[in-house]
This record gives sequence, structure tokens and C-alpha cells, in this order.
Amino acid sequence: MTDFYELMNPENFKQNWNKDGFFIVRKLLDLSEVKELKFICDRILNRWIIQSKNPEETANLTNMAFLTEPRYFSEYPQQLTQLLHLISSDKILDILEYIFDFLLLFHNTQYFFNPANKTRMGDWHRDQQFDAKTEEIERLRMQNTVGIHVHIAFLPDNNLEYIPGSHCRWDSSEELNIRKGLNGKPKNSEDIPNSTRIYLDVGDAVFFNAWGIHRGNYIAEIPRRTFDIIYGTIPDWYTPPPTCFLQENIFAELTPRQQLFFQRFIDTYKNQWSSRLG
Ligand SMILES: O=C(O)CCC(=O)C(=O)O
Repeated sequence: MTDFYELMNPENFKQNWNKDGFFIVRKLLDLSEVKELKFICDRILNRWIIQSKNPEETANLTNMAFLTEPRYFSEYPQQLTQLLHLISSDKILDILEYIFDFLLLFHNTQYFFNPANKTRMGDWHRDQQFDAKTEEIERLRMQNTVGIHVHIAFLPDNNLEYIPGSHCRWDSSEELNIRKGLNGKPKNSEDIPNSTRIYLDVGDAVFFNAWGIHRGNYIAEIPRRTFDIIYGTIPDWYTPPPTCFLQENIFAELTPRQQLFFQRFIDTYKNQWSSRLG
């Protein structure tokens, strides 16, 4: 078994993060970890599809969110612990602490999968654009906050495309036309310049800046199973839902560092959660 810390080169990670907006960590997880986590996430994905209003349509989506919702774990509490272990694992937190000189918060989880039969290329976007009414708001979010995706491949995955360096600058006019679908440009145009495709093998992870220009491709015929964890600073435009984090006793098997990590998430949002519930 490869020692993860032997493979790590945090100085390169930091350089790539600053220059390109992403870096790849090979073999973040070993094959046995992937096997167990894929089993759990596939079970949740299947349940989410079956319990949806229209399972046929749902199976043609590209990802699901909120895998830590309590409804998935009433019969399998241990599996929730396994997911929480991964989200707050030393491997990931060590890297995040190395890249940033302030603490990041947990935000959410997603699971990307190949659609059942509707292949399509995704739209180019920056995550902070959603619900931003003006460009000024987008730019302020980009300057003042951090959003980071950690995609972990459970199967080989080359579906993510990213424009290196776009995380720390505004769009060129060509990019803006595509991203906003202006002047006859489709939002999923193949013509966007300077994009790069990210290749992940089983167990590899890419850490990418959610504010850079990126997109996914969704190919029905090629199985895709990529777990995504989102970390960041507090977004003032969105409150993540509590999922499992209002339940008692979910941290019993976590280390003190892990408990502290999730407690910060709970403390940040608990007032907003209780005012919504109340
Ligand atoms: O990997 C993908 O399919 C795209 C991910 C993405 O666009 C996102 O998470 O914002």
C-alpha cells in the first residue's frame, strides 16, 4: 500500500492552487476505501432515485446533493460515520490547512453519476454566479469568499473541464459571452479557449476553486461515480441545510479534531437552522 504522505507534495499543491485554481492528489484513497465508500454512496444514490417523484427523470440528472441527510442512515448508522470520517479526514484537512492560513468550513456533499440515457455537455459557469443579481455581486463573492470542491473519483473520471487561472481574474469577453449565453453563444460551447480536462483515476482527487470557470460532461455510456465535498468560508447568500447535524450522538466515533471541525459548522449555522425550523 502506498503511503499517502510520501506521495504528497504540498508545495506543488499550493503553487498549482495559486496559479491554476486546482491541483490533483493522486491516490487520496486506496482501493479498499474506495470500494466501501462507493458501496455506501451507490446505495444512497439508488434510494434517492427510487424515492424521487419521477425516477426515470431523476436517473437522467447528473448529480445528487446532501448525502448526509439522516433519512439515508436509519438502518445503517455506521455508514454515516464512514462518510463523516472521510469529510473530516486528516488527509483532506491537512491539505486544506496547508493551502489556506485560515480554517475552512464544511459546506455540503454531492455525488456525480452518468445519466441513464441523456448525454450532454454541461454549461460553463463559476459557482458564485448562481443567484447573483449583478456582476458586481459575483465579483465581490469572488474576492471575499472561498469555495472549494474536492472531487474524489470512485471510477476513472475525465469529465471535469477547467480554465486554469480563471479563478483569480474576471472573464474575457469570449468567456463571458459563453458563460452568460450572450450573442448567440451556447453556454456549453466547445469553443471556449484554454480549457483543460482533468483526468482522475480511481481514488484520485482534484481540489478546485469553485469560483474559476469550469463545467462537467455527462456521458450516458461511461459510468461515472465521483464523490464531491464542498468546503469554504461562510457564503452570505446561502445557508446549507443541517442534514444529519441536528441529530444527537453522531460524533461518538470521530476524533476530537473531526468533532471540532463539524462543531464549527454547526455553531455557524445553528441559529439560522432553528429560526427556519421554528
Ligand atoms: O464535475 C462536474 O460534473 C462539474 C462540477 C461542477 O460544475 C460543480 O460542482 O460546480
